[in-house]
Amino acid sequence: MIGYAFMGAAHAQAWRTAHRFFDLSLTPELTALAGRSEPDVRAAADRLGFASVETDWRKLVKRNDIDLVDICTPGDTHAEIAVAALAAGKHVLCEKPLANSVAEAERMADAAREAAAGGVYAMCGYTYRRTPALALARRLVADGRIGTVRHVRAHYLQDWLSDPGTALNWRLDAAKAGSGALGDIGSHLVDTTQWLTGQPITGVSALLETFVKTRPMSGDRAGLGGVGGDDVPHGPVTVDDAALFTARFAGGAVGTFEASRFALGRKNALRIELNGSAGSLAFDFEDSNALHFYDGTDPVGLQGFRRIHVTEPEHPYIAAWWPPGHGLGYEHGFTHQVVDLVDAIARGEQPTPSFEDGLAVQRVLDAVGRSAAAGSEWCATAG
Ligand code: SOE
Repeated sequence: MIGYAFMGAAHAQAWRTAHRFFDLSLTPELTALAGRSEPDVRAAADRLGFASVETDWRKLVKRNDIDLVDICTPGDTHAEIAVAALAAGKHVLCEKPLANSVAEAERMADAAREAAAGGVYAMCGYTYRRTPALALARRLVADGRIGTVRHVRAHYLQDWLSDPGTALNWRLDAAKAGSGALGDIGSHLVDTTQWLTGQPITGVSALLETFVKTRPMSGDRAGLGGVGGDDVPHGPVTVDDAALFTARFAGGAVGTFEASRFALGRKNALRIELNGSAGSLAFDFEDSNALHFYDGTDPVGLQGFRRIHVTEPEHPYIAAWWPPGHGLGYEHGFTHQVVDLVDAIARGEQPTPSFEDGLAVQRVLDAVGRSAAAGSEWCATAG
């Protein structure tokens, strides 16, 4: 694994846990962790359970005791590492968004296509597909239980940047992150809704906003008002704080999207509602064990949203975990990601979401950026 911050911790938990709850035909081994600072990466390796460390990822991807490289670094390094790892014959799991540009994502998708011909596979880490409630929603849509999808309403609301005193970090630097809320959390909405509906987004009209344009260069968030008074040097925020866009889907559905890290009070509210000709589905990650289903074919007088507690063994992934009613958390999506990736590799099949799926998301993000730059003009998702 390369990188060991928030995503590194979530991925390491999954690599340690998956084969202990699911019958995997291959057993993951946490062989090496790469990071630039030797003392820091050693401490992280001890904490996360890796057997060795490297301070140069280029050495790690060449080691003959490594079969798969898990990329948990900022987006500006994804393309270089993934292309090198695939060229070295390693399977790759790459965090989202796939890259910081369409050009980089195309390069990665080309390398992944070539490697797949030789039985080496790559996956992009859109984990919300592996939330049992959303996997159940996908089944219901695919089975026609809500009929023709007409509306897609997708919001991803967080508030960890609403304090202007929160210091700059790599997610606020376009050179490192590519974009702000759009790529960080909006990308989840794009992947998850395209997957749920089975329809690609064909075009968008968008606006981007940066509410806080400069931030303290250092220090941590210290509650409301932050530490970043005027006495510390400030630097520019070069990404969006919020992204809003409307969209058309290939199958005729229309969508409204909102991604913000300034929605004060919303902590990780990924909310999706689909309205179809025969029913509706609604989900909120802040109530992630529940799926709300309105069945338009219920007898008149008995119709209404039912709250399905998605904790039954018949529900996706649940049989491996706890009895009904106990529920799962954020980390389980990452464990399910490892399960599906390892299973696909063992079967010699392409895991999803693939780098092609990651490229498709990148094309939508790019269209959003172009539209916002052109005064919200309608922009096709080129490709
Ligand atoms: C942003 O705060 C973030 O960490 C995203 O980068 C992750 O992809 C999401 O799962 C949780 O929120």
